[in-house]
Amino acid sequence: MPQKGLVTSRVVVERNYAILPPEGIPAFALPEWSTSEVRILASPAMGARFAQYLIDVEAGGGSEQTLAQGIEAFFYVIEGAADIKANGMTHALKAGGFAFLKPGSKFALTSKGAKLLWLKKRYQPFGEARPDDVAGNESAVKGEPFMGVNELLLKTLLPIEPRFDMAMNIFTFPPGFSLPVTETHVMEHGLYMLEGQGVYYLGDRWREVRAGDFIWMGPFCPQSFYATSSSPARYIYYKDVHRDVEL
Ligand code: UGY
Ligand code: MN
Repeated sequence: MPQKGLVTSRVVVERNYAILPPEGIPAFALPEWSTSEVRILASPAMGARFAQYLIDVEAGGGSEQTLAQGIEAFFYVIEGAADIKANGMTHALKAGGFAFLKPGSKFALTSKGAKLLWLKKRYQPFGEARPDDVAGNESAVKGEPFMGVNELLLKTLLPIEPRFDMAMNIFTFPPGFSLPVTETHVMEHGLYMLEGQGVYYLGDRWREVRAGDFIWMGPFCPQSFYATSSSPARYIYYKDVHRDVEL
């Protein structure tokens, strides 16, 4: 269709944060994923120390591969369903389902028609203990009040134990609620807006965000959120945790 007028966008890519609205990210094919549309949301090319993907996989499509040595992975099913076979187990994931795979895992993902998030990062060991695979559905995870605010519910999908070096959390904000503070921390985030909308404070300004947007926050990116939708706003986010600064 011929374009009339100027094309505008909410996209922003700064030194230590980015907002990527879905409509501006062209999909491409990755040979490791059959009948799939892949969008890379975060990668070291952007400054992130992890990679995050949004993948639409047709029914019957998927991927069989082995994570590189030392690389761990996390899957979250946004819509549809997929089976993940890894380390002697099959996880049948529906919407809200998630699976963490330990470093170096061989896996086979078969889609029943699914939109999923996939995150990969290099595992940073601490001591002798190592993470095991974890799978479940967010519907079975109880939300806990955040910073004493009962209405702000935080679900932590992975065990909070030193052998895990990453957190994947789901935050729910009722209309009109906000993060109680503007946080600034060394940890990074890869955040996907699941529902609703709001304004995100990033760096030094508020920006409008809504369901389907991806936000990368690098180390020390000042951040806060205020939900402006008439229904709750929800987002899932990655955070690196439990590790000292590498010098
Ligand atoms: O866990 C967190 O750092 C979280 N409160 N940050 C965020 O939602 N931007
Ligand atoms: Mn944070």
